[in-house]
Amino acid sequence: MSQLHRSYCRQCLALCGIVVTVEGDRIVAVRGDPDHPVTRGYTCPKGRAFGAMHHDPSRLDVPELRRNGELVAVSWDELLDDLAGRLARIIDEDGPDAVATYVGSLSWWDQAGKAAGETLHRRIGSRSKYTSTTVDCPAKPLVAELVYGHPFFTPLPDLAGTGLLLVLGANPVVSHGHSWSLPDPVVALRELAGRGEVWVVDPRRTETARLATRHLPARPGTDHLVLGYLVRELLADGADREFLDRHAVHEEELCKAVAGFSAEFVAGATGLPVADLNNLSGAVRRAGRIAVVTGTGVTMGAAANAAEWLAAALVLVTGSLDRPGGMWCNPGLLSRLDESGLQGWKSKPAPGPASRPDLPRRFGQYPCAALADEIQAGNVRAVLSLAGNPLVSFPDPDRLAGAFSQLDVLAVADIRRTATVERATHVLPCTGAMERADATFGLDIAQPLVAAQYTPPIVTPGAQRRPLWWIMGQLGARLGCDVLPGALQPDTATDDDVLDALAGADRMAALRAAPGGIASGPPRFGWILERRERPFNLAPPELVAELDRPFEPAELVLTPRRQVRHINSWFPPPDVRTDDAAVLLHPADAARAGVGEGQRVVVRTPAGAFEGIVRLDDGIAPGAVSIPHGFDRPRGANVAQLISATAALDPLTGMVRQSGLPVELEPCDR
Ligand SMILES: Nc1nc2c(c(=O)[nH]1)N[C@H]1C(S)=C(S)[C@@H](COP(=O)(O)OP(=O)(O)OC[C@H]3O[C@@H](n4cnc5c(=O)[nH]c(N)nc54)[C@H](O)[C@@H]3O)O[C@H]1N2
Ligand SMILES: Nc1nc2c(c(=O)[nH]1)N[C@H]1C(S)=C(S)[C@@H](COP(=O)(O)OP(=O)(O)OC[C@H]3O[C@@H](n4cnc5c(=O)[nH]c(N)nc54)[C@H](O)[C@@H]3O)O[C@H]1N2
Ligand code: SF4
Ligand SMILES: [Mo]
Repeated sequence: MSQLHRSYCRQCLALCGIVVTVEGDRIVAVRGDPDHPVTRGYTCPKGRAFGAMHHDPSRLDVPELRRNGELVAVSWDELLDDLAGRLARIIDEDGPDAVATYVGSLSWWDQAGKAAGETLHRRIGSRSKYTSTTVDCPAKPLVAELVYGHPFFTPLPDLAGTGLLLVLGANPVVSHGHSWSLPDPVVALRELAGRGEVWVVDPRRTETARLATRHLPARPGTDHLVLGYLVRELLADGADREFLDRHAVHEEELCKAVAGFSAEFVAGATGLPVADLNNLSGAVRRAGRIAVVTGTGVTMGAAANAAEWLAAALVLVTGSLDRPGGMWCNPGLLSRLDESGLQGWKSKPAPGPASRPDLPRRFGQYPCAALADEIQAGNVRAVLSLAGNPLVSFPDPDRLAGAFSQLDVLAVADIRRTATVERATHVLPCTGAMERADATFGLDIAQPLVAAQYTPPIVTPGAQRRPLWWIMGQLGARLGCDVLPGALQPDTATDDDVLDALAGADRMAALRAAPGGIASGPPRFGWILERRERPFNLAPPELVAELDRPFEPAELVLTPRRQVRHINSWFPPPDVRTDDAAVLLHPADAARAGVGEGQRVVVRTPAGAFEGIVRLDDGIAPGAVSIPHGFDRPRGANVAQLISATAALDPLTGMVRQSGLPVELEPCDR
């Protein structure tokens, strides 16, 4: 007998509504939920593979403890007692900073677990917190804080109203967005381009660029120049005076900062024709209000902070913030930033950890690039990794692996056996998305409507998997601290209790009672302009100073690329079709390097080498070498081997440069 359950996918920000077919304890099919008000039946191949991923043979089933070099199955009590005992001893001997927590990207889709992990870390009193933000996009919270006054301020495009969407360094057709969510991207972009204009700045003619009104293949690392040019043009003619007078300060400094960004100068630096730049500024003027979104192509580059700043400045100069036709801020139906969130944030940057004082502490965390040094210096003796895979996602993975082998404790909470799990001292098998009640709390602020969804568990948890909040709560109890919200106790609490305590019991009750556990309403405009604490700062001095950094174009540079059939290092099981780690090269670059279609190529930086198969792409700008991330042996080589944890780091955020890094190519003689 098969049963149908409505739920939502927990792999990316699109949060697609799904209908799951279950027979006994087997998930036999996952398809899009046609009645979902936001995603309207859409899914991508990853969502449809979610059943296979749930039944992945590499799923973790039982707690494991490393003994005499081998991971052996033990009971939860034995594992938790051992782990808590070792953590207590480390804290006793070396203080709380010796215990580090890494909050991985997928923890965002398990907010109950993430909150418990972060609370445990806080209660331990350690400063050694690391999150995937500093290998992804710290320029976004930095600029949000400096310009808007709050790091979690993430404007979203008014998809139904905007006449012009400008996309820089993002490929939402594949990624479904980056801090802004775009479900059913092909339909959404076609609608937008049919009604208005979509311009894409990307060195590659991506799946998104193909649907755009215009594609501008700017040289990697030059987005800030394109945006600076637009700001300069609009300030000269087309700025929303009334908006700027009412809501912004330091226009003069902005004007001065971009004064040199003439069309001729920017054309020379970006490789774009002057006429294209003129057409773009004309399109912005015609549209009046616009939406500007960026992605990892921008945030992983050397000019990330400057580009994010000038993108925000362009939105303000055109009077597009918090107004129909431009961009809006989603308070979240569950998160309710409008009631709680945006006031009173003060984050002063502090020096980095002892071994890397050059890597600033911001937003209550240290940059990921510091972790290997902290371990090797003996400052960090225990790492708790929550829903992340640092041995694949961090720069210089070989060095990090060496550092990890020096740890007293590497406790890894995951659902599958990963490169990081292989090195663990303590393996904490978690319930997966299909095995837990959940809600879109925390992610709802990126959705294209004011929406939320609740899902009950679709199947009962297999084997001895436990919720991450339970694991953190049990550890807390053994270390003498309360970790769960609302003083819940791990022995008696349920997923639903924890969600109620996080998002509010009344709100959750209303959501559970709604058809399919789904509620939605239109975008909300005006609440930010009404409630902002101070006028927006068009020219924070730290960001203006970024323009003084030398721009050093190289002949060949690494550019990142995401793929349709996996999320970062989280792949479906081997029997489900997936992507390969192809190196996309312009035919001219390939010819110069002496490699052809399907041949192996070695890509080199001073940090290391990467070997992969060449695919020729005449839609990629000459000089851009596009390599996907998330792979490790035996599936493919890891591009992070090219990335240094010490060179080319961003001085304001400690972000590692994963785009625009100079590389060399050579044929592979094997
Ligand atoms: N299918 C799938 N979806 C995902 C993920 C995944 O792994 N797979 N990962 C998720 C995660 S963690 C994130 S952070 C988001 C990221 O989402 P996106 O930021 O949209 O990521 P990408 O699809 O890699 O798009 C980055 C684009 O930037 C371009 N680019 C590179 N360098 C530059 C540059 O200097 N300037 C400009 N203008 N463009 C440049 C690249 O060619 C590429 O097309 O995706 C999320 N969604
Ligand atoms: N060179 C290079 N490096 C990069 C990038 C790049 O483009 N180039 N991208 C960067 C970006 S944007 C990001 S976000 C980071 C990602 O860095 P990480 O977060 O460290 O890596 P992921 O591969 O996303 O790891 C997510 C893990 O969560 C596990 N997981 C899935 N579901 C659950 C669950 O329900 N519970 C638990 N406990 N675990 C679960 C998966 O099995 C997987 O191991 O990588 C960064 N690193
Ligand atoms: S786009 Fe794909 S991975 Fe993202 S939520 Fe939808 S089905 Fe899941
Ligand atoms: Mo990311």
